[in-house]
Amino acid sequence: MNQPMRLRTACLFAGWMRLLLAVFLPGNVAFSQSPDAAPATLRVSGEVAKPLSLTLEALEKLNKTELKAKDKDGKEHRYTGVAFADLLREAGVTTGAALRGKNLAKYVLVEAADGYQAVFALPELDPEFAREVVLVAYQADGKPLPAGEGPIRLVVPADKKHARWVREVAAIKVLFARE
Ligand SMILES: Nc1nc2c(c(=O)[nH]1)N[C@H]1C(S)=C(S)[C@@H](COP(=O)(O)O)O[C@H]1N2
Ligand SMILES: [Mo]
Repeated sequence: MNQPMRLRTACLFAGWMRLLLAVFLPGNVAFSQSPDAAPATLRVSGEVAKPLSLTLEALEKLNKTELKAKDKDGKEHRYTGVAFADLLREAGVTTGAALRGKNLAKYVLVEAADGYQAVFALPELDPEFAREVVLVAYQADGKPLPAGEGPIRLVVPADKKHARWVREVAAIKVLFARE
């Protein structure tokens, strides 16, 4: 093969591989960034009346919550985002007065772009149960979260450890634990 021919073959191959990846890697990579694809989205699915696929722009239009919390190194920051409960309400999840009976066996699985996962029970996220907000944050100290941390991360001020401060949140799944 001559030089230009080899280049064209390589480009074609790369193109097909990207298509394959796009087809076989759904869901979990929803908020990972690819240069020229559609804008990254946060997906909310499962036991929801209204599944969501929110771009950062759409997330920023939801009811805004700000809070101060200390990061893993003990440094205080002002975080901006959407209260997890507000996001769940937007998706039509059983919150508030509807969070009773069998709905108490529902939980939320938060998935990150790197495959990291963490679970919350619905009452942990509901203001009628929990004393503190869990924040789906997109800014720290007025600035967008840097790559590797954002575009969105969880801020969980009630937790003593930071393990559930999930970075690079890609998908939120509401699931049923009932047997
Ligand atoms: N996506 C993702 N989020 C994650 C983790 C991870 O490995 N991947 N580690 C967790 C742990 S164990 C801690 S202590 C905090 C640390 O947050 P920081 O790196 O912003 O200080 O992130 C949490 N969020
Ligand atoms: Mo950690």
